[in-house]
Amino acid sequence: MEQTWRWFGPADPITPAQIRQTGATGIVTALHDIPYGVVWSPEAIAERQALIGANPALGLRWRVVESLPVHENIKQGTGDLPALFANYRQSLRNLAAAGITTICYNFMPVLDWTRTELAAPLPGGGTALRFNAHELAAFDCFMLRRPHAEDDHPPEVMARARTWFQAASESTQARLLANIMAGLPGAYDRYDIPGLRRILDTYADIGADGLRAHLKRFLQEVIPAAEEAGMRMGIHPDDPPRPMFGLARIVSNADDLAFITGCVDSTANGLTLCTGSLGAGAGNDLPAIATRFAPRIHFAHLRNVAKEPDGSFMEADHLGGDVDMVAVIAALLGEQGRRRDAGDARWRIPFRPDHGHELLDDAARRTHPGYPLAGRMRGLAELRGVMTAVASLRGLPL
Ligand code: DNO
Repeated sequence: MEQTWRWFGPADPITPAQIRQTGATGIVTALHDIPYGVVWSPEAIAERQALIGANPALGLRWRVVESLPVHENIKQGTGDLPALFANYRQSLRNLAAAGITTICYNFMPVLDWTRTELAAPLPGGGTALRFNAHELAAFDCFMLRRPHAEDDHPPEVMARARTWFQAASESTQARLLANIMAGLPGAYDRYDIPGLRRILDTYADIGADGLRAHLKRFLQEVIPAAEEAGMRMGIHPDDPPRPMFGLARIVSNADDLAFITGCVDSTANGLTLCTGSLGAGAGNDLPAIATRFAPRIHFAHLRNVAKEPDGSFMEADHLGGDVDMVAVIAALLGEQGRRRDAGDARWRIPFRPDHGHELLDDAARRTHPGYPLAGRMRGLAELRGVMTAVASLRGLPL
């Protein structure tokens, strides 16, 4: 599998030379400054490629786009959709022409990944990302004050949410809002509470079926062009895989993935296997999902979570937690073998260590939450070890 690393571009405090030291050779990046819906020009793509390749001795290349974002109007099914679809197709053609042939995108309305705590302490120092069900409920019911929100949270979670909120100072509440907003990538737009209410309102009439119909239309508009350009698209699952603030989530389990891959029957219509996102869902069996959808997996985010009975979870060590990472890796390596034997020139599946704990001197570097240097390097090294061992023992291509 090809070892890749997410780099946020020139503003990222981690340099390409440091990335090379982690052992990664592929770069995962995006043109975060380009507003959603605007075409990524060949010049802008070439400029980023030049930065990545500035020192050829590093041997780095731009391998995966994460993300080519889907405009909110497409998720809502409103506005000038033909123009947005045409722009998306043009961006993917421009990327393919530059030799970048894998795109990771998501279809989560409004928010990207969501956590309530960005620096949960670990033994010996260091921190992890955490999701506390009661804090999410407190935010939803008492800060956002979404009508009928209490119906969406179990009574025992609500009881702890009330206790939390009664004790929460203004600054504690402000921190929770900031933590919940921290997952929004790209232009780094953040909502305040009135702003979040306004955007949630625009989704009031779009349930899961509506959102599914909009995703299907997007796939029908974009996948044929992707196939023609040799582009492999990998939808990223919802993180966490549960409805949030009344917003539907439609990329959360095996049934959802079956619906999506069935919308357009093309290899180009594929998945990003994110073991941490799917792994936070109580019923999700990751090795089974990896095996079932193997031919459509174009990119893997490998990380682990330790789940708690109320829906809370902690980001665990890459080989710790509830996901059987060895079995997932065995499934992916098996798929690589199948592709190679079938004559697929691009049989090697790119993966990246997704998130990492902040360890050692990471805190001083001020990287994005979840994207420290030492923590991700540790994860990558552990994953690489498992891959090397499994490939060797099973006679599979690495
Ligand atoms: C979180 C990431 C996500 C991912 C997008 C893909 O760390 O895995 O933000 O990049 O959802 O579109």
